[in-house]
Amino acid sequence: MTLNCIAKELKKHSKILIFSHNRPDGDTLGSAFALKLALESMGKIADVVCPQGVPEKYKVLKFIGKVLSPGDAVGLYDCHISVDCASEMMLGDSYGLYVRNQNTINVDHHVSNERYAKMNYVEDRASCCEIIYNLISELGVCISVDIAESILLGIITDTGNFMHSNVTENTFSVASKLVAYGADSHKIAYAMFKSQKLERAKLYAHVINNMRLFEDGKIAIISVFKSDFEKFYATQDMTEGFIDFPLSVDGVEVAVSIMESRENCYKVSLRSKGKINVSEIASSFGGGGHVLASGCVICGFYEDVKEKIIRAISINF
Ligand SMILES: [Mn+2]
Repeated sequence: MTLNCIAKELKKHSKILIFSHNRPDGDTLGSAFALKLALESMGKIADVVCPQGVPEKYKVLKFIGKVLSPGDAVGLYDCHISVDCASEMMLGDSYGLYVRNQNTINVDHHVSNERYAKMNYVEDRASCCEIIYNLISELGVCISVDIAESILLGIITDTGNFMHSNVTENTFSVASKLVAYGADSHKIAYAMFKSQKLERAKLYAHVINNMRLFEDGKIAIISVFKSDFEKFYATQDMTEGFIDFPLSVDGVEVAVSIMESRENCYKVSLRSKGKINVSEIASSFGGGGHVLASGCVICGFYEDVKEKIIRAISINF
């Protein structure tokens, strides 16, 4: 399957529905809106659907537009295309709608992609947006500033502002072209990685101050309780990115975030610097993810949950 085939298929249809994944991030939203704008410039109708709405921090970026919920997007489209979705599961509540169309396309950058569509295009890249850039070029669309910024959003978020090990020559090459098309990389990076609400800043300071180290400093744990959210008027989605701090500490191999999601139930996130495969640890508790980033849910008393996690990690040292 080539991108040229995908472009030819898209050209055949006039009403296209673009699917972003569950709990949307910058890459799936950037891919979806760049494609929507490109298809609209060709005179087509294109909409974006997602099981959840757009998280608050993306709303300051004006090229991120309206997202339909699956119930609002039933019927009337000739073609369904998912972006940045490695599996049917990542489509969440949109899955039932996705498979209702015969013409399904899947464009993604995860090597683990399950090729669940009629046409699948998977390429190992740092972000799905790098592929979307090539797809839009295949469509022959002129890249506007909004399209360029939408693509750059996905590159910047999936690479941690060009800091992750997934960055390649292609990442910089595409990013440099987008800047040439007028994309403001500072604006996007600031909105994604610097700007924050006071409530989040206060919660962060509190959580980091209570970070604890175990196993000779190889495990760092941060914990967020429901009472913390109440105390600082903060919400659960504000904890995104908290775990980067404990992982950044020298000597730490695995960082853990234990967040109380409801009474005696904890959402556990695990990050590894590389020596430990945290996906195995998460799966031993019924969760999953990648070698370097995984998660699971563990119910029980906080102290027991913490002990279980420390034990499961330390047997790997
Ligand atoms: Mn992605």
